[in-house]
Amino acid sequence: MAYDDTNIFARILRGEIPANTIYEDDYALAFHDINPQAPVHVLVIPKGPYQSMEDFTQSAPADLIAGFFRAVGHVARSLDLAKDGYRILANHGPNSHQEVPHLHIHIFGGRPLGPMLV
Ligand code: D5M
Repeated sequence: MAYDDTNIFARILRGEIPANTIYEDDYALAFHDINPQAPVHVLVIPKGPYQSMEDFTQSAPADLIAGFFRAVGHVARSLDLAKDGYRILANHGPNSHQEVPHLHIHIFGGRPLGPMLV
């Protein structure tokens, strides 16, 4: 499916609507989730028109893929969650209930998260 550049994260990347940004570089933007599911709930998105991991890992240039995942690691470290642990998750498509059609990695932490529910 074609990338929909009217999605809310595309609009955040274009600066059309605000986000509670905690990190930005040439490859990625990280901001607090508007509806947090844990004491720490941050989203990291790549700077480019990618709907999900499906197309990102097939069509993004290698420097963007590397820079994006480096940014995810940097953001997780900056949140100081490593000692107690945290969870990283990305949804793709209807079975996962992906709501926003722009690739985003969730970082959850700050409390025991329980087992993965699938
Ligand atoms: O998760 C989409 C996530 O995006 C969900 O946790 C809410 C969050 N969201 C939606 N709009 C915003 C804005 N404007 N700022 C911050 N966070 C937002 P999914 O994996 O697609 O189900």
